[in-house]
Amino acid sequence: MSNEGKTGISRRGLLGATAGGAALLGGGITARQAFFAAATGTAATAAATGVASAQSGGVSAPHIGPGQLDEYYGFWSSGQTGEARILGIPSMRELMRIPVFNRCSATGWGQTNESIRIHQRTMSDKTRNYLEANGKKIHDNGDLHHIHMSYTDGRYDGQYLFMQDKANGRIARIRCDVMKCDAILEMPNATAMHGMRPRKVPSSNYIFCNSEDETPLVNDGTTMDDVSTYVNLFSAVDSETMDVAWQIMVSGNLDNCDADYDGKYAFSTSYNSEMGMTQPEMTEAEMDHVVVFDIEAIEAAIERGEYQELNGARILDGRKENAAARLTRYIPIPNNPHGCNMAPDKIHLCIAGKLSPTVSVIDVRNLPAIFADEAEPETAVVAQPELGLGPLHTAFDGQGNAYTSLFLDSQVVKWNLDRAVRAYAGENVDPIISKVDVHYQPGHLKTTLGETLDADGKWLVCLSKFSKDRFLNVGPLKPENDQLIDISTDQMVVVHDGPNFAEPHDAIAVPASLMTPIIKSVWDRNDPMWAETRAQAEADGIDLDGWQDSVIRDADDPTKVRVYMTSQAPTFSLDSFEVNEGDEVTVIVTNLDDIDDLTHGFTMGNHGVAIEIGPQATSSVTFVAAKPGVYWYYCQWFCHALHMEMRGRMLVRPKAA
Ligand code: K7E
Ligand code: CUA
Ligand code: CA
Repeated sequence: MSNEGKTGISRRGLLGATAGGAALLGGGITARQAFFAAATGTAATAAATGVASAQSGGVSAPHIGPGQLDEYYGFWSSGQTGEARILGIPSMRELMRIPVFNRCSATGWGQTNESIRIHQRTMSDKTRNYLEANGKKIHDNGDLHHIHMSYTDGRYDGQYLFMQDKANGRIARIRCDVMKCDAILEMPNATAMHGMRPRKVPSSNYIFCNSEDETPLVNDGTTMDDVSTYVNLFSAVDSETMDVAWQIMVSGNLDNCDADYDGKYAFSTSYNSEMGMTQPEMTEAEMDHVVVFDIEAIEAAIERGEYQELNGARILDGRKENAAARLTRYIPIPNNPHGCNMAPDKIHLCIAGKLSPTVSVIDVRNLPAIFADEAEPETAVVAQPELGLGPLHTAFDGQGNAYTSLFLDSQVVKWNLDRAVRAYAGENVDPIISKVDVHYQPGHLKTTLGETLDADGKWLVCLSKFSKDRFLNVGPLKPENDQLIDISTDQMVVVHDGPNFAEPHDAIAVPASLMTPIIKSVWDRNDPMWAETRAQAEADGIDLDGWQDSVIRDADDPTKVRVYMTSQAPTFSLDSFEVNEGDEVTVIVTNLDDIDDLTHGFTMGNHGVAIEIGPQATSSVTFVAAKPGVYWYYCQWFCHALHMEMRGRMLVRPKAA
């Protein structure tokens, strides 16, 4: 407590103590004790909340011992690393990384033919030409902020995870049965996919996507000096086909989004209603807005053909000046708002003010009148509690309470929705229940199941952007700090610090009991992931389900060689094969092992090639044979006592003169 300014005790302590005093006193300790305990992690808090203390004076997460399993799967984004991650909650153990927009050295994602096909499926000619000119086949970086699971009737259904790439304007899908990315969409016409949410009700047939950066609609360099030609697009992706369903032009830019629990509306925040091109311009206005999209009205307008088509996408005009079309409404919100979070009470949408210390609460029951022009847009706002500095995102416990991250205050504030509404109506009640210090500068925060009708109010994960002094110093680049907070009582308690590499923005928690029956341990031999590879094998007369040890030279192009082999611990079916210098070599490996946790790999020495082949999977990789010589290939996935011996030679002969 040496630094009052940093922890904000003087200001925030007062707020927390007066609002939460009664509840805290009920727990047998004084509000002041509890506050200090929360900030420092002393035994007083442990006693008050019943969290087991692993070491004297410290509070720790419930102990998930060796061999014990977590209660929740946590699905994490990774920001500029471009991958998805699986963590256990509450242990916060990292269980897996799923490469999506990044190139993965371990699994060959972004290098295998199967993954390149997924990357290239919807690639525009513009992107393809650009990549070719730079000697590349895919964009191998991404900025993955948001990850969400598919819903049925407002509840997670365990089928898919969806995520966006702000850097290169893409949306991706992970199949949860195998936890691999199976589809990527390069969004036409729109740039910088940022906010992204599945529709929740009746099901996630659409994935709603925000484009953050304004560009000319036809972005070919002809109108780039004329800022009045810049627009932003809100896009809906068909979640089954992973193609764009429709797009709608808006006024201002778009930041975060969410959808309601009635299947009627989607919402997007905008911090640049000014359509400014510089920071002073973007922060000029006191009020920006949240855009409300009427999904049925949009579908009807598409049905009536009121769209223009561009690059295969149907585009409607939902800008302010086209209000008569009743596709959108713009609700004024202070000030450069950010987070957009729908409460599981099905009623309240919470918009975090960022530069305003408030969260604006919208009652979705007021929206029909606003679309019908019977009420002004601002009448949708039913509460605007002042919560602290830099509110970014809000989470819910399913018991009428909300949790908002305060970036500048480095705190999480727990507040009550009903009390906030009553206070806005003039009643003398304080919506704030308590605050807890986090370390430091939190962005997203997520409660267990808090974005579903099953919100259970057990845990909150707070994704802190800075770790500073919380861990051993590892150099100028420091990890983020994902903190686990017990929210089972009104006094929030930080129980775990979780260092994490750049840079989780968002996470969700899904019950293990839902996922366990869905996630496979062994691939299905007929998995569509290698359907094209299977078709090529059939054309080559190879039975992809049996023993393979064939080297086939392409009949039409003799510089192309296909090498079929199987792997079965601890051997490849081919000890060696021969090719010529400069040949385009495709190695197709089928893993015949069919038991749990028996993955093999194929690494070709000095060729930059390494791929993963899971049990019963087929995977392939294409490369150009280097200078003449002997090159060893080996299995890089530890599989057997003779794993080191699981290797063979590629003999590269000099080019025939
Ligand atoms: Cu707040 Cu991109 Cu969700 Cu990051 S966004 S924090
Ligand atoms: Cu097969 Cu290691
Ligand atoms: Ca603004």
